[in-house]
Amino acid sequence: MNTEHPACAKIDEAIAAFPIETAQNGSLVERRPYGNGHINDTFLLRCTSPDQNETKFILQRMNHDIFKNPPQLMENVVQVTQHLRRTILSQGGDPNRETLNVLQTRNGADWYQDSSQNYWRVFPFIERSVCLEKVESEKDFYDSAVAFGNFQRQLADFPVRKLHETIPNFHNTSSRFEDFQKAVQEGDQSRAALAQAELAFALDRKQDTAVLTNLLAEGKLPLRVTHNDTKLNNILFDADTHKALCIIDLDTVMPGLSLYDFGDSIRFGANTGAEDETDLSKVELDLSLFEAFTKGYLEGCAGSLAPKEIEMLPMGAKLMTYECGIRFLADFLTGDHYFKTHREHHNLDRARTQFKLVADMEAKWHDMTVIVKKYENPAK
Ligand code: ADP
Ligand code: GN1
Ligand code: MG
Repeated sequence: MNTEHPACAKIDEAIAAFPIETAQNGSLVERRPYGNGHINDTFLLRCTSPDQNETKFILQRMNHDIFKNPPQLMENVVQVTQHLRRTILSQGGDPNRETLNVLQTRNGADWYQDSSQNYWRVFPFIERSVCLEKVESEKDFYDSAVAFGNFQRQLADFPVRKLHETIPNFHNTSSRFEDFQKAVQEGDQSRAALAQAELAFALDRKQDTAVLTNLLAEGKLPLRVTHNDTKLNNILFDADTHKALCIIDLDTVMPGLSLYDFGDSIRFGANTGAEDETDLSKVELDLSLFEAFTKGYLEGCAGSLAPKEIEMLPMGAKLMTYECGIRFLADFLTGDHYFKTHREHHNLDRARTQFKLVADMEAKWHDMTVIVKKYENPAK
């Protein structure tokens, strides 16, 4: 399926546009697809110098079907990483490891457009780091929570209005629901027939979709600078200390709600199964992981969340999981054009896990609210 775009044929033209092969880095000895992202095409580049030093880079072709304006997207990434750089320096941290850094082209631009109109960018590879595809310990998940909370605090004084909305209505669940309904009407009927139970599940929860956006519109939840794609593989851990090191995948850093970041992390990390698990008996909300993340996120935010935001944390988890489910299902119905798929019915499998998780959250709602209450005052 749509695993790697034919546009990647221009990869060598893109590599030549950046100072990858230089006297200091030496020559390029390897370039290969890298990571498990669903959207961009990511490559690892490896150079070795005559004295056998190794320098690595991450090269990405931005998906411009999804991100309609890559130059604006890169403006966001540059502004945000420069802000983080200043903050990290003032806190005595290492800005070459604790934030992404954009490598400019040989012409001093932040991105390169190839002769087939694809957009490319490069980040120096953050060495001695690991990226986790699933939670391996409660401590890792707790650390990721502190890091995402801290990320939001570091951006608290960033002027929200300077950010472009790289995907409008990204976490507007009502608008996602409308897209989903359209996909049901216009999508493939034979695929819809395979997903009757999932369609009913999604339609049954229509009344939940506007809960957070209504609270935002009523001024009861504050708009913040948020990451909006806080799954565990969008954070790098230090290979030596195992501490959360650097938040990556900044394409969707936009104005949003803290509940989006909290919720999306729970959706991905507190699931006892994989995002695309086919054996649904393995898919549940792990309450110990929910607790570890809640504790860490509130500590990372260090008292900056309003009481209403804290109260709504379980709803953030449920709605982000539900929303991702309807996005996967809509993509399944309309032919898998958005998320990369690696097997038949992959998006349907993903939608099923999301809905199983939503159902389990509903069953464990009381436990979730008790846990949130326990940590609502981070000093406790
Ligand atoms: P996508 O938008 O497709 O999810 P990401 O930006 O998350 O792409 O990158 C995909 C993967 O590449 C990450 O999960 C991570 O493993 C790796 N990666 C990205 N940037 C870096 C970096 N600067 N240093 C090391 N690894 C990185
Ligand atoms: C996509 O890019 P990646 O793989 O980190 C998607 C997220 C979904 C996620 C589901 C820009 O994230 O919104 O939650 O897949 N990113 C975009 O795994 O749509
Ligand atoms: Mg990613």
